[in-house]
Amino acid sequence: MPVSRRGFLTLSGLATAAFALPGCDLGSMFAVPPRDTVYFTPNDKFYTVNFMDASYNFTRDLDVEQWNMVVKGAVQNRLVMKWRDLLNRESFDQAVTLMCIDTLPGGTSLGTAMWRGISLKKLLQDVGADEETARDVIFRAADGYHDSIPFSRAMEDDVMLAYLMNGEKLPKDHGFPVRLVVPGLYGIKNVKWITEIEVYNGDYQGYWQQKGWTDDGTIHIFSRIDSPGHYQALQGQSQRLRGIAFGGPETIREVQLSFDKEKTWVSADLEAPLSPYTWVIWNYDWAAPKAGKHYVAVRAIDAKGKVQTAEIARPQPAGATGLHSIVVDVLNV
Ligand SMILES: Nc1nc2c(c(=O)[nH]1)N[C@H]1C(S)=C(S)[C@@H](COP(=O)(O)O)O[C@H]1N2
Ligand SMILES: [Mo]
Repeated sequence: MPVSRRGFLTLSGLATAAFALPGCDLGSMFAVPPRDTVYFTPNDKFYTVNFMDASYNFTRDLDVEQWNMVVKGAVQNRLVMKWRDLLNRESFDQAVTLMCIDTLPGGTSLGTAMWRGISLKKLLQDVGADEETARDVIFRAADGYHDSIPFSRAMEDDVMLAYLMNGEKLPKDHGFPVRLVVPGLYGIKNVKWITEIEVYNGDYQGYWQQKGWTDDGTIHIFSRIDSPGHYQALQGQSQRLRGIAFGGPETIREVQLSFDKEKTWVSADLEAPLSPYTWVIWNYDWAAPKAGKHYVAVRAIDAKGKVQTAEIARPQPAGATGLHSIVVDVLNV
């Protein structure tokens, strides 16, 4: 989009104001508005990552009657499934939070949905997967993407081939007609537009692993302050802070806040999560001690007692770490 004269003037006007106003600091230029804290992310607000050139085709029209999915490799009975075969199998529902490995502290590339699908374990049992020799299960997709999960993980009850998302047919962007949902593992392992499942006797290196990214993909502990927003001005002393925390493969036991640059921590209240596989919502009623700018940080502790690390790691190769913090400006205390 070309920068209009008007747009340019507005931008430079803002910058001048930030420097010229007494007491105005630059942080306010990076203000982030408060976010909604929800149990379920509506499908049209759910983040999406489609990075293959060909992904684009599959976010558009796909004739489901033409689609099929092959289950092959170290199995007794190779199987070709059509859309109807999928729908005819026993299904189950499960609330799961999906999170991209590119999510930074405080980031937004995660969402929670109620998924309906079939059990991968039962499918692998029905085709007679060779439990003695199988090491990985490979998923190949219509856009050329491919990744694997360990066979032992594939045989757990929570791994599903999903075709409904929040009660709707899986939206095209999210992998219609069928995608993998594997709780606790980053988005990269949740292959969309599946056309082929292969039981494999070796250690498979998928699309991102060939580029140096993790083959494990276990989600790191994450927490976020949704409200107030960063650099939001708050009226009065009593304030409600609210946000989410997500433990990946573990549930969250505790969420803590710090108001003194991470020296001491206080516990927030947790709402009950929708399932062991989703984020939890936390709330904290704060009595601001004085007017002015306050720094607030959040961290979470999982069911095993593991404390979210403050150490900053970039997303590559195994997912980011670090804490989310905000600055709030309290008026009228
Ligand atoms: N076939 C295919 N599967 C894929 C991808 C893709 O580009 N193609 N992106 C992956 C990544 S990086 C993420 S984070 C999730 C995103 O799923 P969503 O778009 O439904 O949120 O899908 C994963 N599965
Ligand atoms: Mo991702």
